[in-house]
Amino acid sequence: MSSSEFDLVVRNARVATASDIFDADIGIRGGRIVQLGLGLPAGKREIDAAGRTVTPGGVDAHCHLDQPMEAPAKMADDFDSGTRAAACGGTTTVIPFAAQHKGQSLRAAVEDYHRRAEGKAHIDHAFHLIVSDPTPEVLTNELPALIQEGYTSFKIYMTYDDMKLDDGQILDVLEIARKHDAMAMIHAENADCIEWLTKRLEAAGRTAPRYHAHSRPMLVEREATHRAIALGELVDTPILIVHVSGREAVEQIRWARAHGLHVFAETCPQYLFLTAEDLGIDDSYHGAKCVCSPPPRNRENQEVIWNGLADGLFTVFSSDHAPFNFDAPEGKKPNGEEVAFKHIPNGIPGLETRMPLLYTHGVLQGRLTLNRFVELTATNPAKTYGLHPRKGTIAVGADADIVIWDEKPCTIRNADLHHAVDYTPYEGIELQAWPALTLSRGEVVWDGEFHPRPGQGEYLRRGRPSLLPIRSKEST
Ligand code: DUC
Ligand code: ZN
Ligand code: ZN
Repeated sequence: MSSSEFDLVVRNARVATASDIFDADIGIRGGRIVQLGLGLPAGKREIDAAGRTVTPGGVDAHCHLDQPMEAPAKMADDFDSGTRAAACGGTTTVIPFAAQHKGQSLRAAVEDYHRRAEGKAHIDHAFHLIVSDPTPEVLTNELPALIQEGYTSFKIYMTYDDMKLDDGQILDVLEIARKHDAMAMIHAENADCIEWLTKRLEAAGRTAPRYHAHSRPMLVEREATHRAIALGELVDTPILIVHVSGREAVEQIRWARAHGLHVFAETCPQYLFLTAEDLGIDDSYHGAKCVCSPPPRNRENQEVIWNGLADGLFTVFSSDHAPFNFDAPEGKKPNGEEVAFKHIPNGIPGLETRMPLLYTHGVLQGRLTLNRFVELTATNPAKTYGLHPRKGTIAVGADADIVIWDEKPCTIRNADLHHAVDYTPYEGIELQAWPALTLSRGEVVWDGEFHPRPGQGEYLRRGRPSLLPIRSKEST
């Protein structure tokens, strides 16, 4: 190959994939990796990565951007600010949710979501579905057709009045996942228990943000996780439990795996870096900044989550970025008021900090191997949701989505972040690494400065989730 055939060579990289660590130059043409080797000829552009670790760009497979909300709530990040923040933190693919609201056609929700993304995204993106109204039309026609068209995963909720499905509906939807090879993501919390506890807390005047955690103790997650596993077993289809928060849910998943069930699991930074105390040790409203569901637990549970990340229990590590401003009438203070915890929009921002937090506190502090870091943040999310091998790895033929890491101390400050949210729950946490440079399909989107390319991020039509077991024709 003559030198001019590379648009870009990333030279002297210490490349880490989910399985290997090796020294190489990375030859890039047309946005793809076309050669890996030592001493590649010069490219039209060159970036020297000497002494630096180079990983695949992150795939954040659980984030919420510009998701339609019931008024007055409105998400702070759209596809512009959300993908900007992602790129600056080393994430090159996001998979947010096209959410069906009850009474709406699933197809209409998807079309609306494409309009929201149009012309805005700086990096590549795909959409999961949220199925909140599994009508006969949705089950028979819309969902199967959308899966065929590349929307090969969907989320279902066991809680939230506007989203939740009952067990019969969950079985119906899981049956479609089985029949059409889709990945079913389940938000596992017991809605009735939460409602019952919330009423008791309200009657006792316990409405400050910190009581959000009291209304959703671990047992409500444990019970729903167990039930979700049983429903998946009944239909004989794999499921993925999202945002697992601690020991009791982890135990259910370990039990299921030991019984040969295909149960995948996701966890998120809030279960490693926050505790219920961050929702407040008194009735201060600042705790609203950390109101998310399931809520953060305690230090012992953080350790359980770290262990699950290290030993393979968790399949993916996602942000569950759900961006609401703290000091805003469309955010954590609905209509400008400090409200009872049950009216606080659930969710916290985390797209930009996901990769640096796990790299520092996982890899550099010796809890995770570099290979496992890559697997959790990029390779497995790409495999789980049908984007691999185009995304999630550094290999010939893959998109040139690449992060070069700078291992130097820095501190998380919201003022330095690129989302549109007025706070970060991780303010003041010390890091020892941040991306020096992020490439999205061979283009520099971050090198200490953000390089906007609105609308250049491509929508990705996805394939069959490659973590799903192959079924023989007879067993379908
Ligand atoms: N919980 C969710 O289920 N989704 C968004 C944010 C949150 O806290
Ligand atoms: Zn959820
Ligand atoms: Zn979520």
